[in-house]
Amino acid sequence: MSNAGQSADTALLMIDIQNDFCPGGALAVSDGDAIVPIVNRLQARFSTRILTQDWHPVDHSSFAANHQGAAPFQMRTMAYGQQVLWPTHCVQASQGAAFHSDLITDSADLIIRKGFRPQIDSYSAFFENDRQTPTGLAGYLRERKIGALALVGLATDYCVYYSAIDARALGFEVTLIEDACRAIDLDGSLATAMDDMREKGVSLSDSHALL
Ligand code: VGL
Ligand code: ZN
Repeated sequence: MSNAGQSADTALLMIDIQNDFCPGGALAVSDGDAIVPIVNRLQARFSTRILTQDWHPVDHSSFAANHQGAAPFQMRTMAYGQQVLWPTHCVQASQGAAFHSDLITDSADLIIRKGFRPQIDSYSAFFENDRQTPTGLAGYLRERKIGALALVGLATDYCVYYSAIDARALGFEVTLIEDACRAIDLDGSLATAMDDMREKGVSLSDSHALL
């Protein structure tokens, strides 16, 4: 756990550190930009760095604006299950979808985009929200013999959380670096996510243990 940063087969997985999840963005996570300097320092500790990028078409079904009479943060039943309706965010090629301008992105080995199919949202870096359509990340990690992940990014209780539990279910070791994440926290979603991650064997750590 505490050597997550030293092991050659551990990747740093940086989730959705994009303008729309930072203050001033369309789905701003409180204090979201505060993680950027921490994540940048952490990057030097890992030989493999992977970024994810939420990347929606403008007609995406997770946007409240695409459902008549719906407001952001309401729930909707989709073909694949319950879905939060979000403010329009991370539209492909928009400034909101760009990575935070201070985030180091040049040294990433891989950028994995998700949420690009109009009819289905994708919180996790591994599976879309039907919990079965793969993004390809598991195969990439396995081929590269990467067995462990350190997770940072936005938001702790959505995309970071689903990435963490899917990684555990797929057999990866997972360490969440708590101070390098920030949450949306809708109706207690942060506490629920933290409890579930602990139960599923996600190790909790802090950047000070790695830097
Ligand atoms: C996210 C809600 C919608 C996230 C992405 O990155 O946590 N949350 N799209
Ligand atoms: Zn999204």
